[in-house]
Amino acid sequence: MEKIGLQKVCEILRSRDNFVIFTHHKPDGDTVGSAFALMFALRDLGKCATVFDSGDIPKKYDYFTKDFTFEMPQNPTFVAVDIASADMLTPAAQRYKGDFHLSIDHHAHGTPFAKYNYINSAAAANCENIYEIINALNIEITTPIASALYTGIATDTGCFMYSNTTPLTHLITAELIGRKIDFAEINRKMFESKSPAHINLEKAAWQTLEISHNGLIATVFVTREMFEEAGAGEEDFEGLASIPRCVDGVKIGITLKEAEKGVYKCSLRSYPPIDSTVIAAQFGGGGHIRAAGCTVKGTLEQAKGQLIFACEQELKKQGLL
Ligand SMILES: [Mn+2]
Repeated sequence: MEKIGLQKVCEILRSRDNFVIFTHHKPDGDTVGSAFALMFALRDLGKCATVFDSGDIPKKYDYFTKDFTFEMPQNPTFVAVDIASADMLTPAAQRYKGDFHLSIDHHAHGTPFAKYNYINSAAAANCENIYEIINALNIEITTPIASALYTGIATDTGCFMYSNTTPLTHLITAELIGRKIDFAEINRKMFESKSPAHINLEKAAWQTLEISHNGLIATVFVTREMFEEAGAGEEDFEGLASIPRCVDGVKIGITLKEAEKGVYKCSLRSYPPIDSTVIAAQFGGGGHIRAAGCTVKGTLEQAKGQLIFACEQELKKQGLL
């Protein structure tokens, strides 16, 4: 496990062949965008490169992933993109976890598992790292490469809304937009288009909204029954954790999702000065300062009660109650 710089990454990519690039489990726009952009670039360099197919790449990325079939090459060089630790590999990829030659990532807290690890946590999206690598290799940013990179950067920054967005993020994006990508259509697909099942579930979740503690805490929940009635799957839950924090004045948003009877997965969203991880840690969870998660057991009322009590204590500690 060696940490390396950009030059060494280029050296590895130039000197090897037969690359197999891996995405993380529950793949998002950044891991899929990173993998396909790197694959296109390596092919343009005359290399044999492919993306490992765990059968889980969402259809919504098909504007750059379509016409893709996977075949394991001879003597492959395994590359991980946007994967902070081996437990983030897909179940299908777990058997290769000791065989990674190179990892390219932007997570600040991970457990490096490849022989060579390029980790630049200043990058808002790992696609920014891939962009720098493609540039350093003197490969032209073609339209497919630009579409894939744009997707990763836009999704990891919440369409440039999150605080991880930097001046460099915008400079890179300006360059990508200049490559004739249909960014308006990509944004529509990523941020505005929702399935009817998702909308049904979202509607049901809004119905449960409760605001308490002088408007500082907002809570919503989603039960298995609500999933069923909406005709929704797990993927339709995406984005629902943002519902409670949409309410003006709210400092802590709580979203409870019934995982199974008596077990609730909780998403916490917070605004300064509240640190979500402090609350999540009391239930054995963790995450980021503005977004954390934990699991709480009991009935819905018990789980909600425990969480709200913990949030109330935190608001008091900060002098807000
Ligand atoms: Mn990422």
